[in-house]
Amino acid sequence: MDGVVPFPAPEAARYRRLGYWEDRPLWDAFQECFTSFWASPAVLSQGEVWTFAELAAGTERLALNLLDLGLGPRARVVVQLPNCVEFVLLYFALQRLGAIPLLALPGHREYEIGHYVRFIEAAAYAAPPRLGELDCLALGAKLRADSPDLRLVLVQGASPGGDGVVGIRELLDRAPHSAPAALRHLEVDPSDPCVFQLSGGTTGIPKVIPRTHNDYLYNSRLIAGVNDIRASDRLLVAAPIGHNFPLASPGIQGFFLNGAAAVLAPSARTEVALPLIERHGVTHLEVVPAMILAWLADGGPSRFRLDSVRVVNSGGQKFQPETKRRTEVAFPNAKVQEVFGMAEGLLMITRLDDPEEVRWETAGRPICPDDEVLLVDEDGREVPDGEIGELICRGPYTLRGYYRAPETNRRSFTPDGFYCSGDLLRRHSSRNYVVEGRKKDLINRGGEKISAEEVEDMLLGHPEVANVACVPMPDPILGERMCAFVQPLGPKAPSLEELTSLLRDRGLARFKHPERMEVVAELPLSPFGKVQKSVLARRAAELAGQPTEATKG
Ligand code: AMP
Ligand code: DBH
Repeated sequence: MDGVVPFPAPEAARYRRLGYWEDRPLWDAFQECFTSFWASPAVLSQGEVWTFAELAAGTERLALNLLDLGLGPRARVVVQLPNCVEFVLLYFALQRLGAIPLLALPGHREYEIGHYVRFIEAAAYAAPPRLGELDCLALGAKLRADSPDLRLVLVQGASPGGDGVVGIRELLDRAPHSAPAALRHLEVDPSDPCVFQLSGGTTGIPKVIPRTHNDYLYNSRLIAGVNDIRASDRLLVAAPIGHNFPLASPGIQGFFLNGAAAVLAPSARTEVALPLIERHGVTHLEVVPAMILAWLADGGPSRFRLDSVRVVNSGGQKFQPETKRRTEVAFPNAKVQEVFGMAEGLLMITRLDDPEEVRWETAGRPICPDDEVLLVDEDGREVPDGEIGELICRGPYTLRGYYRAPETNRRSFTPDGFYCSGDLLRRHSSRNYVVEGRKKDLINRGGEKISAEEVEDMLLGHPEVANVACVPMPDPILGERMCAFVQPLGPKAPSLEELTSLLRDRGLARFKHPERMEVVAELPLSPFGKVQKSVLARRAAELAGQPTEATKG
């Protein structure tokens, strides 16, 4: 497919021979699993229970109606749904059609959604009527007017009326024109992307990650295998459902493949998520550290019964050993497993039977014997064992290139196809890996990655800003927040509010707004003339927790 970098033929043949790739559409595997677990509950959400049989029927009905509306193999759809059963039905209906969802986050705003719609030439946009202050219906109408490819807006719930807008619930009830046999004639190539994931992005707007049917199914099967999943188990989905972690690592895909159910939490707040654990006897969690820290800070564990939980997967950001210990006290029957994952592919994880010291201190090791993980220095040479190097990786479920991004791909991949993660790690004596930092220029805010460059580029558009550098500032709950160092053009510096209102006007997601601003006469430069972000990051670390100039005195 145009814009997708394929796996080289010899490696693809090897992955098939070893049985990693099953050479069938993702949907095919789920159809089989829906049939095997027919009467069991699959999704519990907002008081509704959907069995696998109901998912199978709903998915078929939705797929046929979408086919009637013109979607089919390789049609692209930007999906921005919250944690709801419509997401699950639409995701599998699109799989059934061989269409490709791009999974945007509920926090994205006009700027990001507009970019993705145009970039992938989306035929449809799926969203709830509103997401906070974002009027998704108005955005959908605007996108339809501006983007020649976008024909259809799919809305969570009932049809709100209006041209080209249809409710997903209505499509579940509507009798389709196409007969079920029409679905059997669709041709889906298992080497095509089945989904577009988003990377946290190292530069500019987050990059689009094509995950193929072959690699994405393997990804979920494999990591499910180290999660002790039984058919009676229940996963709480509290992070955004379209993210690679709760969707596929193991996520709903890994749970469904084992006949187990997903409980969808509309929010990760203590008062929403913890009662769901108690009510539904949740056995597995997939969380970012910031979620657990907030639950502990709210005293949640003393107010709700959490003893059904056996496995707490934590990923997205480093989880401190002390917090892992506190988590295991709060969840008396659970073990914490740290997942070092990426939407690009590679998954490393500690194992439930690892010695405590390994589970506390490390971020785990790869899940496939053919995951090639190297730690390299600036010149691309492997560092001696025990020393810190940049993680580069290649394997049966790691991408070979971002979608339609030849220039980024030259920078982010070695000539022999290793993805250069920008993460700095060290090998532990146990053969696991310890996260030591990162090279890439991004801020990890509670697991949500923000590209510094994307925000800087917009801030440079402010008439009073001469130069700006955004760096991470340590934070006890979120891990990091963003601090902007601003060099003003004239004597008067803009305020933080002026800068964030500019970002809001441009339609940039709120989580990407800087939360602190420091005015500097000049940004520190290296002898070469590059802004020395390491100097600014150290300064931000000293400033963390102190009042800003404006609030001092
Ligand atoms: P993304 O490319 O947006 O999917 O984000 C993946 C990145 O998240 C990795 O390259 C790491 O920088 C970071 N990450 C994920 N899991 C962990 C973890 N357990 N500890 C530290 N960093 C992590
Ligand atoms: O941060 C991530 O992208 C991530 C973390 C844990 C991920 O994609 C995953 C597990 O699958």
